[in-house]
Amino acid sequence: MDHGVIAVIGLGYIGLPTAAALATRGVRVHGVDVNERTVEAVNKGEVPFVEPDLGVAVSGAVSKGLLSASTTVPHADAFLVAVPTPFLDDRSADLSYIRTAAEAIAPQLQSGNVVVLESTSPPGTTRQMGDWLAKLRPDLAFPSSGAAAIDVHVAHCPERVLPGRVMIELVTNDRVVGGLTPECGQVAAEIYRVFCQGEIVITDAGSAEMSKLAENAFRDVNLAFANELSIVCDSLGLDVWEIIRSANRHPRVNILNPGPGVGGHCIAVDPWFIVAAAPEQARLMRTAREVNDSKPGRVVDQVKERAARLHSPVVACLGLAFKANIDDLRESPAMEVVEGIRRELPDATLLAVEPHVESLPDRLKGQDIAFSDAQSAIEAADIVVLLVDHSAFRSINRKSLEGRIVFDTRGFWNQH
Ligand code: SAJ
Repeated sequence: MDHGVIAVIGLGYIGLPTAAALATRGVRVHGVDVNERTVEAVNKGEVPFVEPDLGVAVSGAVSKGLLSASTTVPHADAFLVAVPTPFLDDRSADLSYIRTAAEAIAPQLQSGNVVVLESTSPPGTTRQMGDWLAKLRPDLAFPSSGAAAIDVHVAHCPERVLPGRVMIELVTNDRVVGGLTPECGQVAAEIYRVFCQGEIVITDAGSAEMSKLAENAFRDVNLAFANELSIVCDSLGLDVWEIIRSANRHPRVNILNPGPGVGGHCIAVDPWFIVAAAPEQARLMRTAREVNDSKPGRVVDQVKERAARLHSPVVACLGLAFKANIDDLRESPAMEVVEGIRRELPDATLLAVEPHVESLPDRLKGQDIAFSDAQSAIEAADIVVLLVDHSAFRSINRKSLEGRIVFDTRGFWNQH
């Protein structure tokens, strides 16, 4: 099947891998991003963030002329929208990026096009995007028009790949495609058949939107259980890691690893869309969010307790990313912990270590925090706080930890 040109709007952690997955399978893809540096990097075959195997896919596709990028939306046969959906102050979804994308796509639409929303969105957003497009192009028939023949199909296909394993999971995960009409679902599914070896489940748009939110809320609730258990065990003087190891020997128990909190742009955000949509009903999901959001503060208190008897201690914080082996600092609990330690221990010398970034992130600048490599930070430290279980930290000489107060929030040294 000839897919013509597919335009991917938003060249971030999802859009760029999806563009590369299509282009490496022979589809002509044009990426669009508001960030000129991203566009320049992609046109040079480079990737502006860390994601295993993505670099080789992008450079290969660009060199074959199958992937290009610009800041403006071209004519295309299909449009995939992969822009952020952060939350607003009241924790409802900020749909402004989707609206801006719709406004940029609308003038380029032609009969026969399909527009697919990949961004994680509250129920009703795909219909809303279709309505925005329809209003801007009264000359074309959209699903909401009820016309027998639709000019532009509209569907939702939520991304569900795990950062750090994106290029594998794009291919192997099943996909849920929700159309505004059954035909919209069928048309959109054809695009994903190009690279997806998993099953493609076709449903309606609202169900696809909610299934994605449910996936992340499910994981958030399970993470909250682990984090709450660690707080309970700590208050009772019990070793949570040993308890989880024992409990997980039960054939139907699989407790996740507690940590300094739950970060990233997905799990820490998406459950709020459910809470905003059904505030009276979503009680467990709201509490889970609150438990996970309270964890960085709890870690700061624990560091403070450990520093109580020390005078002007040197504290080394290992890891700033929101999870292991990536460079993504968004909604990172580790960043929150570092800032909290800075606030609560004004006399301490604070060293931050993050092997996946080159220098101290802007957010931490001007706060008297030094950037260091792991080994030097440990050698200088009285207290070592492990915040991210990066594989790079495996090469740390364990002997260098001796004689120091070690606070391992991830059970990294407990388990390896
Ligand atoms: N974490 C723990 N303990 C664990 C596992 C994770 O503390 O045992 C923490 C991580 O350190 C991180 C947070 O939880 O701070 C979230 O990490 P994650 O690896 O669970 O998930 P994300 O946010 O990287 O990706 C999730 C995935 N969703 C699910 O697993 C249900 C991914 O499949 C989604 O595509 C992604 O959200 C998304 O974009 O929505």
